[in-house]
Amino acid sequence: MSYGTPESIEGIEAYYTHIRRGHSPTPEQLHDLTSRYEAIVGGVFPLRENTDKQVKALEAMLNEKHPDTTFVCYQGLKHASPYIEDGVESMARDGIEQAVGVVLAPHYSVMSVGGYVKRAKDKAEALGVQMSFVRSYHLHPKLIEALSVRVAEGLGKFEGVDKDRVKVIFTAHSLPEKILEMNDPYPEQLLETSKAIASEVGITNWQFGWQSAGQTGVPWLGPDILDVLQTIAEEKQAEQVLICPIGFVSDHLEILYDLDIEAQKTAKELGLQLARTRSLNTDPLYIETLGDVVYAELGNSK
Ligand code: FEC
Repeated sequence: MSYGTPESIEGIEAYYTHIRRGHSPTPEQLHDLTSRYEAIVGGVFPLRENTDKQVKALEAMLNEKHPDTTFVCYQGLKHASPYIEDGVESMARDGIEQAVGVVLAPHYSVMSVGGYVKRAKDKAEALGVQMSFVRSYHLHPKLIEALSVRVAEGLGKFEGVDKDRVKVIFTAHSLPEKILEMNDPYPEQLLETSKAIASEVGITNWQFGWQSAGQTGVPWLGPDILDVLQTIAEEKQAEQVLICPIGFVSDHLEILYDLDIEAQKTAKELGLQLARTRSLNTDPLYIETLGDVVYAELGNSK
């Protein structure tokens, strides 16, 4: 399961309305989102192709590693077609009786992964498919390795600068602050991933920051990455910054616009040199992570 993206510029309004649970965006909101997509897409919405490739790679990996079982991967998207319910329906139609659900996002929150799981579970129960779920995989050694390799490589982008002088910021999608009242594991899991990578790479000059908060009239988790950059510049903490978006697993709007265009612009204005780590996309270590957690969940559910 993955977030989903519009099929075309014309499809943005329907997609945005779905994200807003059936409430149409105002013309200003729609214009704002459309201009962000126009700034990155060049006719293609990268998340769709990236999700397709990840799903194909996972299917191939599972079948290659476990030839005694036949695995078929179905896609279910949160806000675009094929929706999560469509994916479960296709499985039932094809006669699948046992399924494992996994989200292409490593950290659990009741508002993110919890939402995917609930929709898939409801549909699976209605159709008589036995389905269990991977809830998080934020400390899987292969995931940590793939991200650590990227941070080490990213630090190398600042030629001639000692790696201890580069500030590393781990980021993830912000969520409304109300998740804290529910004891949601999301912030803690993100810190655990950050600490594991920092320890693997051997860095101490790092912090966590939130990105991509929505404008919904309620407080979202902070500090926002743009404020973090501001503080780094004001307090002269560093001149070079490396962002590692650990909450996302492929290139899409929140990476290519929020980080590569918006955060990059702020960094330039503040006189900071900013780079970000490469996305995981179909890195075999990430696909193996998914394969491992799916296979383990299959074993648990038998
Ligand atoms: O490239 C693309 O087309 C899609 C990029 C994309 C990803 C993504 C991942 C997450 N979101 C999460 C939470 C929220 C909450 C709201 C919300 C709103 C949006 C909007 C767009 C959007 N998100 Fe998203 N998200 C992506 C895109 N997201 C576009 C609407 C306009 C805007 O706010 O910018 C607020 C909903 C509301 O109005 O109530 C909450 C979380 C993730 C990471 C986990 C995951 O992938 O599921 C959490 C990719």
